[in-house]
Order: sequence, then structure tokens, then C-alpha cells
Amino acid sequence: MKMQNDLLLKVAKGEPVSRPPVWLMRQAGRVLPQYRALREKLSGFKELVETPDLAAEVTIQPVDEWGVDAAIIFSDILVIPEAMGLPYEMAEAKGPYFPATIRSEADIERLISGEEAAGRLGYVYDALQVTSRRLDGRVPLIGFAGAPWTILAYMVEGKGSKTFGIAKKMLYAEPALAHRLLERITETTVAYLKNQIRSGAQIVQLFDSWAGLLSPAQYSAFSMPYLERICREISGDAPVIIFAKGAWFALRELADANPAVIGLDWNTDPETARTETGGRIALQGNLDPCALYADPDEIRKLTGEMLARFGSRHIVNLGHGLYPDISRENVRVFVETVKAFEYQPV
Ligand code: 1CP
Repeated sequence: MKMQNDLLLKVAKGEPVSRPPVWLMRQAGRVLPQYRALREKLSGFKELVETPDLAAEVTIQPVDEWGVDAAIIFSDILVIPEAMGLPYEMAEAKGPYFPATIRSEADIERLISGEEAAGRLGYVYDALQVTSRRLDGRVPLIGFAGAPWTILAYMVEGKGSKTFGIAKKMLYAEPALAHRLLERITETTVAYLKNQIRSGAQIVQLFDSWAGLLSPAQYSAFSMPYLERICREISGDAPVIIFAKGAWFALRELADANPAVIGLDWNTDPETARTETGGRIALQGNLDPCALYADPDEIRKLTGEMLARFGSRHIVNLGHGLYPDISRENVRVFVETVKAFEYQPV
């Protein structure tokens, strides 16, 4: 397919561009009245995720609204536990909840994994195909999955948590069990991402949202080997972005896993990240989402400062997802500031 805008793919591959691409984590969602209007007519979040035509519609809304340089498929990281045999419920305003969780060897043995589990997510692949057809090369389409540690955290804990103490307990008390579960999540994730790429995803992001809950030693033991394996098995098919929130301490190891792009949260400064990753990997991020509560002039100033600090090989994004009560006009200011920027010729 002829891409009209392939800035994101170029930066991921290390090719020169005249300005950085920009997209936002959680760009599809409640910030947009057209999303809220559609969502009101449905039974809930899952109906939207599981209906390819509607998922495609909300995936494209931010491209139409703000002219962002990429679309990210509307889905959730929790479809993987569900495909493996642990269905999730999305309670309005309370977040996800799993009626059944993983606490023992027998619980793990009952799970489905690999291609068989990935094969249950046909609605995601259909949504990617419909979206890809409708985008028709306007911007690249991003696929995604949760990183194995973050998925384990939900499967063991059963819901969101500030500490994920039950999940962390498994790492300390029953490390072999945790590794067995991480293996099964990893083989499912590899099959899932390969299917996404075959269905139209041109680049994929791994969300390790709970990376920052682990010590450096635990992160090396329980997250890195699985991220490495996913990068190794997927990189031949499409570039991989790793976003490991709070994992500033693991930047060198993350770079060694050899993703095309590393996403940064706002706690990491770009200069340190550039040094730690050896300058050979594209960086994505990292404006504090709360900065978009500032007035437009302040947003322009903060965005300009960020652009100057990253230099080239940068994909502009927030340091985490957009909050639902941020004004869409402020998002527009952010996107337009990036799109008006030009790298100085060297
Ligand atoms: O009804 C609603 O609108 C529910 C809100 C919502 C939305 C819009 C949830 C519940 N998930 C999503 C979509 C979603 N989730 C996307 C869509 C694409 C886009 O970015 O536009 C993506 C990429 C995700 C990924 C996701 N889900 C992550 C990783 C990113 C992150 O925020 O760190 C995580 C941790 C989840 C779990 C999840 N799903 C929903 C919520 C509220 C949560 C977090 C729960 C918690 O705090 O533990």
C-alpha cells in the first residue's frame, strides 16, 4: 500500500525526516465527543472492542480530528488474558476486573496459550483489516499488546492496583510459577502480534505499564527475558516499540533487547535516555499528560522545549495516556506545534 504519511515508520527505521511524527497514547477515547456519542449507544466497552466496524471507526477518529501521524488500533491489553481463559469485565469508571485469577500451578495448566489462544482474537484482526482498508495509507497503523509482566500482574491480581502486591508476592514466593506463566503469556503474545501484523499493523507497541513496580533485579529476571524474546521473534516482521513505564533504571537492558523504538515517561530526561541507549534507537515521548491542562501558550512552550531536548530520531508522544478530561483544543495545540516544527539542516 502506498503510504501518504510514513514519518513514524521512517523514524522507527532510522531514516531522516524533516520533522518528528506525533501521536498520543489513548488518543481514541473520551476526550472526543464523537467517541462518547458512539459509546453511549452501546452496552459497554467490550461491545466496542469486539465489533470490528466500530473499533475501526474510533481508531480513525483522532486522525480525522487532530491529524495525528499514526492510528493505534482500538482494543485493550486485557484481551490476551481473556483469550487464554480468564475473561475480564470492564466496570464503568472502575476499570477492569477478573472474576477468576491465577494463583496456582493448576490454574496455569488450565490456560490456553500460543496460537490456539491467539486464534480466539479474530475480532482484533478483523478490526485491523477494516481500519487498514479505511485508512488507505493516510497514516501508519499501530498494533499493540501488554508486556508479559504487566499481563501477569492483571492475571494474578485480578484488577488494577497501586502496588500489585499479590502479583509481586508470586515473584518472591513462587518464582518458578511466575516464569511458567510468563512463558505462556509470551508465546501467546508472539502469535498474537504476528497475526496483527498479517492483518495490517505496520508497527507494534508493547505496554509494560507496571514496569516501575519492580526493582532493577526483578525487572531483569521477570520482564527483560520475555521482552527480548518478543523483539527477537517479531522484529523481522515489523518494528517494535517498547514502552516500559517507570523503567528508567533499565534503559540499557531495554536497548540491548533491540527494539526499534523505546517509549519514555516524563520521569526520564531525553539526554539521559539518549546516552543510556547508545544513540542507536529511536525515542518516543514524553510530555507529562498533565501539561495539556496548561494554557495554549504554555503548551507551545513546553512542547518546543521537549522537541529541542530530544533532537532527531524522535517520535513525539505523551509520557503516558491522555486523560479523559483534557480539552481536545489543547491536544490540537500540542499536535499543531509539532507539525509546524522543522529540524534545522546540519
Ligand atoms: O469505557 C471506557 O472508555 C474505558 C476506558 C478504556 C479505554 C478507552 C480502557 C479501560 N481501555 C481503553 C482502550 C485502550 N487500552 C487502548 C486504546 C487505544 C488508544 O490508545 O487510543 C490502549 C492502547 C489500551 C492499553 C491498556 N489497557 C493499558 C496499557 C496502557 C496504559 O495505560 O498504561 C493498560 C494498563 C490497560 C488496562 C486498562 N484498560 C482500561 C483501564 C481503565 C485500564 C487500566 C486499569 C488500571 O489502572 O489498572
